[in-house]
Amino acid sequence: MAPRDDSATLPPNQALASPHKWPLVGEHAPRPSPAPWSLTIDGLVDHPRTWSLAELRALPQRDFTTDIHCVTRWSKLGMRFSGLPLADLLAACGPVPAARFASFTARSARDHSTSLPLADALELGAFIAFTANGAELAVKHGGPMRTIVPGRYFYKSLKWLERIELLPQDRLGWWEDHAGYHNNADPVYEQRYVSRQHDRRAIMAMIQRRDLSGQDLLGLQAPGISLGGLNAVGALLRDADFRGALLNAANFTQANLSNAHFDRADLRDASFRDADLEGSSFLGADLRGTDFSGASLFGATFCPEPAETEAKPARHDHTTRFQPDQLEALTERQINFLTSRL
Ligand SMILES: Nc1nc2c(c(=O)[nH]1)N[C@H]1C(S)=C(S)[C@@H](COP(=O)(O)O)O[C@H]1N2
Ligand SMILES: [Mo]
Repeated sequence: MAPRDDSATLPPNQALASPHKWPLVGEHAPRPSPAPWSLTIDGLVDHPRTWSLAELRALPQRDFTTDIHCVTRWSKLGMRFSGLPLADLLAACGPVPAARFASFTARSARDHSTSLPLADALELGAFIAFTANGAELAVKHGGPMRTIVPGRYFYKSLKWLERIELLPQDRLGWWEDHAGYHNNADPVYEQRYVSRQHDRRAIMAMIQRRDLSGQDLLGLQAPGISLGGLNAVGALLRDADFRGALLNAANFTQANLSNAHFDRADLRDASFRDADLEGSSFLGADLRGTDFSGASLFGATFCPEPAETEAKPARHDHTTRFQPDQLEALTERQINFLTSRL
């Protein structure tokens, strides 16, 4: 078989997860319950219906092959699943014409949910999976059943599916509502997060004081800025742009910096303790003395992937602090790079 050209299939700014790793994202387990697993479809349907897991498994199963793309920038191509097309189960319930959205709810501690326009769910070929790559779906990955929505970031694919409700209007899901995740989630257009409007003068004042602690500044634009010693403890800085900024000794403890850009930044002696750095980028950054202890590093980038010919790797040495188990969330290439000089 000819090797597939991954660059042709990978959406912008995604990188392949290590071939044998399937990162675990979000909730780790369903809510413990003595009730047997079942799936209910209700809301705007003529015939609301509940299937037991055994009934669903007894229906003729289909095979699906699809790519998955997590918003934190890892992808896995050509994943094989088996299960049931969502369209078939919905058809069995007779959606009424006013049904425009599908809301999916999980059996989980926070009743995790996500939603899709009904037309998109059908057009994208959403399905319910019971197996992945030839084995029963692992519980941590949504077993015994989860949805898979091809062509959307993976947060639209719900683990531990229990209920599908058809609605006349949209009801935002958990990530979409609590974390500013984009409701359309199309990886081709990088619909990752919704940016917010900020009062520019208020932001300038915070930057002048070098104190962003506890602030919600999603999408902050601060490229090339001089912010040595910045206090950004607990700040919400998803998608922030700190490219080429001077941030030596900055304190980002417990900050949310997923998908933030630190390329070419001076981060000597900065602290990212217990920060969320999923999908963040450090190409060409100076990381001597930088502390990453406890930070979450899914999909973070420290050296260029093969396609990025112009980018430089980060500068790190024995004073750059990581714990070995943190590196497991990274691609093989990133792990090799970071462990080469530690
Ligand atoms: N019930 C539930 N489903 C969920 C989530 C979650 O936290 N709870 N997280 C979503 C996100 S953000 C992603 S990337 C995928 C992760 O699935 P995985 O852990 O099997 O990789 O599940 C999605 N579905
Ligand atoms: Mo995700």
